[in-house]
Amino acid sequence: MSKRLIHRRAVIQGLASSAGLMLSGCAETVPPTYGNLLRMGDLLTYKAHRLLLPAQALAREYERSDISAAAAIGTINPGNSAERAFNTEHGPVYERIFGDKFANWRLTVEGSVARPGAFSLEDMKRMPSRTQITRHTCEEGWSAIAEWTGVPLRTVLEACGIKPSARFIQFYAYDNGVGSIDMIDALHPQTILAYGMNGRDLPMGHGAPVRLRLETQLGAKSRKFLRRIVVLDEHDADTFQQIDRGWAWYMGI
Ligand SMILES: Nc1nc2c(c(=O)[nH]1)N[C@H]1C(S)=C(S)[C@@H](COP(=O)(O)O)O[C@H]1N2
Ligand SMILES: [Mo]
Repeated sequence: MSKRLIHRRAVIQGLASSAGLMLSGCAETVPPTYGNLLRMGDLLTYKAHRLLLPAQALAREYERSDISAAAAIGTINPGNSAERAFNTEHGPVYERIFGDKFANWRLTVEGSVARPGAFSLEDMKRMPSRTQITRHTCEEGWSAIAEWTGVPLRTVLEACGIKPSARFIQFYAYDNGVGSIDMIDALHPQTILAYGMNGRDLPMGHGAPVRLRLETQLGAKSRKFLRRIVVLDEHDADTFQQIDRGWAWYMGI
């Protein structure tokens, strides 16, 4: 991997002492937790990263020999009604599309785009791909290194003609719970819609047929089992519902 790349950890480590400066800066994109005193940490981390990190700074990439065993965590089968986040509407749909090897799966892209789209797995595999070996860090305190292959989210968004007013990308899966990210992370070169893991099709437990890989934030933000992407100008009710459950919105690393 090129030595010229800027690494995120190196930049972040130099920042800690200047956190006070960030209070006065006013980023125009704010987390949905903005104004919530109990979630000031979310806002401070977000502002520190956004003001001081080069937007495209890369997460470290590893060698094939570094790949480790990775447990499938959280939902591992959205079609199973015993799953904690089972969705009564979309769970049964997942079971059907898994049954026909995802031939009828489509990822829809809608919202603030000029050309809303519906992409099949074949469509996505025909687009330019990126492969990266990265470390997944779960907020619960474990990490694992794997190789991920997919299409840059940026490529898909550009194919749909993203509108200038767009500020957030929100992801919906076949289980419950949405995830949204800002445009800086959405356009980051390592942010991919992954359909491959360690040289094979993405296994069910890890989010088949397609999951988000967001290397700039903790593992929980890399939503698995994607079905729908909505481009937003503002946070919406689904965004706020996600943080009502006590999660931080920004989990930057
Ligand atoms: N749709 C969906 N995406 C999800 C989850 C989930 O339960 N459902 N769990 C998250 C969490 S907390 C982690 S750590 C990773 C786990 O990814 P893995 O199963 O590939 O290890 O997926 C994230 N994405
Ligand atoms: Mo996690």
